[in-house]
Amino acid sequence: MRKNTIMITGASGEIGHALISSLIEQGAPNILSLDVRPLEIGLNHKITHIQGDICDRSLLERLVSEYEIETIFHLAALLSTRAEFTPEAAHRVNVEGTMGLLQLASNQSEWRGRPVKFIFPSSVAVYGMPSLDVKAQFPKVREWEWNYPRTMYGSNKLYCEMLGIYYSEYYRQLAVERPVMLDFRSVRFPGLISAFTVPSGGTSDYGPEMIHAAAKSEEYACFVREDSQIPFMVMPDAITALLRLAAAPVEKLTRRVYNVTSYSLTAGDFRDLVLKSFAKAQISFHPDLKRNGIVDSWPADMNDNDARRDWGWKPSYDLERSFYEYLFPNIKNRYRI
Ligand code: AKB
Repeated sequence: MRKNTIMITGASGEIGHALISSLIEQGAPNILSLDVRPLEIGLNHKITHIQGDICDRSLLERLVSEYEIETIFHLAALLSTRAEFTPEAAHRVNVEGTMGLLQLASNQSEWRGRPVKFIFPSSVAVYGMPSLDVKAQFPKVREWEWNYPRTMYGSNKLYCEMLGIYYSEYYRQLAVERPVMLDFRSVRFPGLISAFTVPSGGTSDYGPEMIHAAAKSEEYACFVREDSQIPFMVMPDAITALLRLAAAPVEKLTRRVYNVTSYSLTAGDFRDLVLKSFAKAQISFHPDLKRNGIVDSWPADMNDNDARRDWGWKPSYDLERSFYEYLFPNIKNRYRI
């Protein structure tokens, strides 16, 4: 008998690590995780981890035959900076990988006669502010504004949002009978900061990198200007957003893609906060103009009213709590300071 299963792709990444820890804590049964990398020791004995590629269709078909997949958290992705260096590989993983999983979830929904829930982390990177003036004029963007991404990653995320909406609303629209559709739901995350993992391959990485470097007493040269501003959120809130959206009654949802955020700060603000906790930290600013251009094209903040209204989204960690209750204590603990 196939077991009802929660499937998590990109499980060895930052969000995957935190989501699995949270689901295990909540006693969620039957977690199936997938990643090209092995899973961290502390986690893998409590769940079934498959080391494999989401673009491997035969692997996906094998998993479908062995597991009754009820919910998919599709976290696997090449992030913005890395995707700029390998755009074809990014397209393969971010788009073809997602397409394969959407098709799998669509087939499963028909098989089961019930929608598979497909939870997809999108990103602030779907936005493209044409200039710093426009960025200043639109400090808190709505979901439908400035969807002109200027990175491969941002384009991938926006297209996959649309694919998810297509498979949930219009798939097989010419068929005589409407098939059972999958239930795609997505959040557009700001930059994420974890106390327990360090980012790799993103462009919002300067924030977490600065804190972890200070804790390790390493000098840090920030690759964006001091005034560069985008929204951020700590990992526990990101996990809350994914789980709360997944649990929301479908009839409450007025859209399938939602902004979520906690606060917005400049790279200079980051430096000031870090110096309050690590007085000897050596932080300098050596902007990489091209990477800074990507950050400048992202909005200073996002409007998440719809998420608050439709499924009760609310971050638990404001700026103060993020740094003084979550980041600094846990990072000091991590580096035994
Ligand atoms: C990145 O920097 O690529 C990601 C993101 C903002 O989605 N952290």
